[in-house]
Amino acid sequence: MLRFIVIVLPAFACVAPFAHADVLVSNIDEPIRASTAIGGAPNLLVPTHDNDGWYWAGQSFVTDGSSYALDSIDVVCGDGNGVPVTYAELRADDAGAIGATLMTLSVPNLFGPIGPRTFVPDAPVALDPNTTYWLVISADAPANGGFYWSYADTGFFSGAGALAGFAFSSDSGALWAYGADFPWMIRVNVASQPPCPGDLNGDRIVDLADLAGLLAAFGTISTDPNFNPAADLDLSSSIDLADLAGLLAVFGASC
Ligand SMILES: [Ca+2]
Ligand SMILES: [Ca+2]
Repeated sequence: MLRFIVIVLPAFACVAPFAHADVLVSNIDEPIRASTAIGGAPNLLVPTHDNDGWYWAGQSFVTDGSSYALDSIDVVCGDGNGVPVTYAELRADDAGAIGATLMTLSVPNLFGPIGPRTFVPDAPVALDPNTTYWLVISADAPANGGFYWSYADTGFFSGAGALAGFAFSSDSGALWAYGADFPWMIRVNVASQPPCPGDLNGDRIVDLADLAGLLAAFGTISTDPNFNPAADLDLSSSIDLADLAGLLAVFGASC
């Protein structure tokens, strides 16, 4: 007796009803070289820091030519022990060094085997185009514990963005050492930001700074050196009254 097996594939099962995150850059599929103890492992190479040093680490990444909203950062980590009091922060870049704190991220459960764990920013973060950021993870002495953050055996990564240097500190961030050979393993998840007409400087607000930018380029055409494509709101290849009117129509708006 023949049996007919009919498999019905839901044609639209993969259509998400909302915007999803894309991977800006990732190296979490690379082979693990080793894992660094964060928090509970003073640097034995620096004896004076043996007892007061707590290991902090940072990994930088670079956006491509687009602006994004940061969705989350997956970190290959785990094997928590003791009671690690851990912090994660998105830091700015300061001429290749770790800069000011931009946003804190929630820290997931760090116990259990090493694997990707998701750190989520505590408030929305806009990532600017062609900009370097640092994910810094630290542990709070005298917390009695730590966990492990894995680093890759290669410098390869995937995505439109890039990974850059890493950093580590054996004295709670007082001094940072920088390197590039074996980046810590992260995956930066982002959502593309919709266009924000009239926002020339990328801060998602249309204000006097944008108006000044438009006026600085007023009267130019696309072949002029000081032509500003962001000011050409109507895409006419010239900055004129139509663009000024367009900006004034949305003046004060935030995106
Ligand atoms: Ca603006
Ligand atoms: Ca125009």
